[in-house]
Amino acid sequence: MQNLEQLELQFQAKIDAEIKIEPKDWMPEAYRKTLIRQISQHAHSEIVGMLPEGNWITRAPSLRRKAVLLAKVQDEGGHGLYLYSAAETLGIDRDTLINDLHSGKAKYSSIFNYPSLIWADMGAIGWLVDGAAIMNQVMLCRTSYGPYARAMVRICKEESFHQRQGYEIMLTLAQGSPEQKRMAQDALNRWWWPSLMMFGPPDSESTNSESSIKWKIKRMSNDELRQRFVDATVPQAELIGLKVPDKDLKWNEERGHYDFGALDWDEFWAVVKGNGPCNKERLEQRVKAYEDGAWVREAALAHAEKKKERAEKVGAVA
Ligand code: FAQ
Repeated sequence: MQNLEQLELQFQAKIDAEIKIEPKDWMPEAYRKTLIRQISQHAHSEIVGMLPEGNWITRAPSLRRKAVLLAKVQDEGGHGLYLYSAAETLGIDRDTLINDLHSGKAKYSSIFNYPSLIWADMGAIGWLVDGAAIMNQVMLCRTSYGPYARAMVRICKEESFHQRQGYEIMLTLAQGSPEQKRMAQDALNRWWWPSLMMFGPPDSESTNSESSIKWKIKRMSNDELRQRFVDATVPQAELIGLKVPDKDLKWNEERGHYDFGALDWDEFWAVVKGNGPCNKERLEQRVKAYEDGAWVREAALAHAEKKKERAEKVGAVA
């Protein structure tokens, strides 16, 4: 029998050779744990992330906007389901994951604890929040764990549509009346900094990065991705005549990147620890939705049981 050290060396050699790790392959316990942690946090983010936009479906300004928003929110629900399924391949069951979310033990993205106050927020969420999500998730399409990487390919295709629909809302508002332009600017002002926080703490405080990069779960650091997002997004804001709310923002010719102001990390950690503007409300809504859906789960189980019994009876007669 191979000892643990040999198994670990073989595992790392596979990762280094870009061979995907599949559910039945041997993997170090710490790799399994960090994947369960990241994939489940990601799944929870998708599901909780339905709430700020779901809040606007009934108030969308036209039938077209309503249909598009409804489809987008449904997509996010679908992403959550693929991701819970990917996490389950690692030997954890969905009830445990959901219980951890509902009890406040599990984390989900800080961004979804901010309120969506006006219609323009739907534009800002699509443009900035989905934009930041894609920047991070394109790298995850090449993550080392097969089921996660494959789920991400489809998710990214949908997220890029989401980003464009958000930008189109912002473009329309920015070209509209002075009041509409003010709404677009107000939404950008409120969502800019929380969107930059989505990439996680600075590299110096990112406790999981070292091992996740070694295992090719992550392929770029939090700060590298944040910089890429700023570089891609600032010209988009300028193109539609909006101003990024950062007095320190400046193109740095030498670096070939934008320099930008300091993030409020105290605010970030307060939100992560449960003290953001909407943490309590979001969890209450999730728990209620889960409880309200109990009869659907029970009915589906009863139906599956009946089908199984029927198949057994037919089998016994034949
Ligand atoms: N919020 O050591 P690191 C979306 C935690 S999907 C809350 O750097 P890591 C789609 C982190 O968990 C958005 N907590 O962690 C959509 C860790 O705590 P732990 C979600 C955060 O994992 C759009 C601690 O801080 N995307 O938006 C956050 O190496 C519109 C130390 O951090 C994903 O989940 C945060 N922002 O890097 C849906 C992508 N950042 O677990 C609806 C997958 C960090 O040790 C509408 N995840 N923490 O207790 C990842 O790529 C990584 O997990 C990072 C964090 C980059 C988020």
